[in-house]
Amino acid sequence: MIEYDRVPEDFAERYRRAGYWRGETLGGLLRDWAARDGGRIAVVDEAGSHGYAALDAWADRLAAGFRALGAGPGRPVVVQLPNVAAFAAVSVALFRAGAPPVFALPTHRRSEISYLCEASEAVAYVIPDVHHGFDHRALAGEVLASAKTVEHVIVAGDPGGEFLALGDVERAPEPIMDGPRPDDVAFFLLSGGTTGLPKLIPRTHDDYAYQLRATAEGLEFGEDGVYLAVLPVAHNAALGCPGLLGALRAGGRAVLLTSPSPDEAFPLIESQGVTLTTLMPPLVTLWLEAAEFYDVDFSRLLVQVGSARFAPETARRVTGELGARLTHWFGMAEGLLTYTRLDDPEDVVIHTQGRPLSPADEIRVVDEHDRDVPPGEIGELLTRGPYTLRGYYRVPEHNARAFTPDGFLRTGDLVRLTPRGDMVVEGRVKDVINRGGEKVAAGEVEDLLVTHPAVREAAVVAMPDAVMGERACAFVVPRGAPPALEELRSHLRGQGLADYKLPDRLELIGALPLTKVGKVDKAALRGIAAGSA
Ligand code: OOB
Repeated sequence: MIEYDRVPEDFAERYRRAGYWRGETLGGLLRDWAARDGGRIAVVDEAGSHGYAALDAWADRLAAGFRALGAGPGRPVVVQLPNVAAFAAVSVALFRAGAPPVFALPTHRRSEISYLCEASEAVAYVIPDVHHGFDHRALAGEVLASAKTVEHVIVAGDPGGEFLALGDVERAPEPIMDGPRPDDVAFFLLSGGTTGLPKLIPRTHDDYAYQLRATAEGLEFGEDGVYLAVLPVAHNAALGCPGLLGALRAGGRAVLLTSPSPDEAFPLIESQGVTLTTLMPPLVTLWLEAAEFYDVDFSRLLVQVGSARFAPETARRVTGELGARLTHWFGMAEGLLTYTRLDDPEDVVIHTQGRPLSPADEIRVVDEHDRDVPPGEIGELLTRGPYTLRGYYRVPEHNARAFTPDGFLRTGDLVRLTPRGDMVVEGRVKDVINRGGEKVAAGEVEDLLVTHPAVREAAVVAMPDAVMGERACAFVVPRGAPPALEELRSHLRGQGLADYKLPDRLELIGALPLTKVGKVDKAALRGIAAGSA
């Protein structure tokens, strides 16, 4: 059994009584629709389509197989799969087996994966063979050297002799007697970054089943809905807002693409009758530019945009030029979601991130002394609610700082509320670079930069970028001969860091500026980076 920081019983009781938590477990996904209409298409990926009954049976065979391999209650499995049908089968199988998947992004490399395996004490690691030219089996070989609990590497594809093929994991389904309870951890997501290393976020069956239902209802995504996933489904935004899992829960269809390229996505929007997709802001720009060269009818499509600041000028073009509908989101893997409703005025959709998903979401906007700021002023967003975590996994000291004593998460985001109650993200206090929606924790990169012999000190900050919103600038105090950017990037790559976290620019500096209390003055560095960009 996974021990985690539970929602206190009085809150849990309230969430149950209000009907938010209904005692569902995520292993139940696919079941009803398989029985009701088994031939109905559940998932389409680049290789073909899978009906509800076939996918359900596949998940059952895998659940039995994972159990046989030792995965089960308290024995997580790190899953690093791209947007393929096997992602759905493996995830539902693990939900049924009660073995929480730890969802890694396809772009994660040795540094991240080793950490995830070690922090979760995973018993297995599931990978594709080669994805976008990268051989995950070689990565798995390296990970095994440090991740001592990992007993099996399972390959969706060619296992290459050394590892297990996903097909060989399957066993004849059998009833699972000690399946998970609704308040057990269903899976782990990865935090976008607070301090230092990424943190594991436990999500329960209760909380996520509610999120899947509420987001689908809010966007009117029902059994006729077709969700197109172009962002990695391992990320909360495409996994469950309502995303892949919400589409399966609703009896709709999920169309999975491993690239957001308009060449691939646009033809599917028409041929599959896509009704909903999720994009990060830079992709919206890319799609808008490409749309001129295609003759695609976007009028059935609802575009859900979030993850990073979305410029109003671009937002306006989604409805204008593309002719699609738009919903503007704020979200975090930790839980809280806010979004603009389908009937909100255009102004609200373009300029705000809307209102919280749940009537039970509690929001506070506070100053540095945790006092509520006057209405309409900017402060840090604190939140608590029926699908927001009460503690990161196994980091009590960090949790003591990341949560208030009464259980509100300090999001690290600076927001204000409009008179109507819509939220506007104005900035952040956490040390993260938001690279077009992809989060880079500065501390994680800095810790690896200083392992280079020519780096005495390093600080990584965001610099403004027209396309990505932000990119990463590394300030380095050299030791001896100054290093070049490419040298540092290849050093970080050699340390196993994911590519999207590599600094985009290097600035050499004699000494890092300090604040009055002697901390690195990141605001000053951001100023320098922005000024000379
Ligand atoms: C989503 O989740 P994460 O966990 O990758 O990142 C969360 C952080 C937030 O704390 C905030 O700093 C930033 O991403 N963020 C935004 C934003 N939406 C998220 N910053 C500015 N404007 C926005 N609209 O990013 C995520 C998860 C589920 C749904 C949508 C996004």
